Amino acid sequence: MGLLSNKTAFITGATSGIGKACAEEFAKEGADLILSARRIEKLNEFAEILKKDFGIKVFSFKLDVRNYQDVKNSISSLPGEWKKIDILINNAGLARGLSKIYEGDVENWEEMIDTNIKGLLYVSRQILPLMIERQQGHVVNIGSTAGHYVYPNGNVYCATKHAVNALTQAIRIDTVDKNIHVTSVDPGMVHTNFSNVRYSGDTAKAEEVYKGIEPLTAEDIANTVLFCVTRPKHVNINEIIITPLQQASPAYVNRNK
Ligand code: NDP
Ligand code: 8X3
Repeated sequence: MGLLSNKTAFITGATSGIGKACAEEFAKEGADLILSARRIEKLNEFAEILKKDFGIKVFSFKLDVRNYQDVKNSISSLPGEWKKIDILINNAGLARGLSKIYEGDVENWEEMIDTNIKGLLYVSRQILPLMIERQQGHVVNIGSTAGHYVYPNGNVYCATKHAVNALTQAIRIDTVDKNIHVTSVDPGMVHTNFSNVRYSGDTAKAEEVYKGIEPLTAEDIANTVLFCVTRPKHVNINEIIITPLQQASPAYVNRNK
């Protein structure tokens, strides 16, 4: 018996990084998984591996969390047994660019706001009623240290993660009488595809971000999420801020010379 046997977890953004690592960690613990992301081929290949390696059930489908109609249709048309969602990991998210706010790219702003804030809201809006109906469930939002501190040129990304912080509190308050656990896991630097996306595929620039430090891994975050969702029923972990040892805050990093 794994720690999550008989549980079903829904993970957004499961093709890469933290979402993918959470899927693996949860699969090891026996959870059945509903996985979503935009790159469906990659997602389906990953789903097959998880089924084969861990003997779990996986339901995978293409989803862009920015599209409310698609979010609504795909969740409402989940087969009955897949609607019993015990854990939701709102992970899909991204940063695009770093620039002064007066020089910012409005398309980048919209992509971050639409994904990180509106996407999380759209998915939560559809899944929370299913949890409330069953009077059980755990929502884990992947926030960021950027939701606690603003750093130079991070303006809109930081604002979206501050919004995630506010929405986590809001969900906790609004569901306090519904037996729902609500947690925010807020990492600092994690070595994933995140910086590649932020720098639009400029891998050299992306690697510079982690130069001279030992960053967190996606597995570190998945372990933390697993810890949060396996506490005794009466315990709610509100938020965990987790950084590499060499990072005190987004702006204070001790890099080896
Ligand atoms: P990755 O780029 O490795 O993974 C991002 C995932 O999000 C991918 O699976 C991608 O899938 C998915 N995604 C992006 N946009 C959408 C969308 N519109 N609809 C559905 N899925 C989408 O980055 P991370 O794993 O690092 O990022 C995951 C979360 O962690 C994000 O919310 C990020 O803000 C947060 N975070 C990351 C930190 C870091 O340093 N890496 C630190 C703190 C927080 P696909 O492209 O297939 O749709
Ligand atoms: C990702 C970490 O420092 O790039 O949320 O904002 S950081």
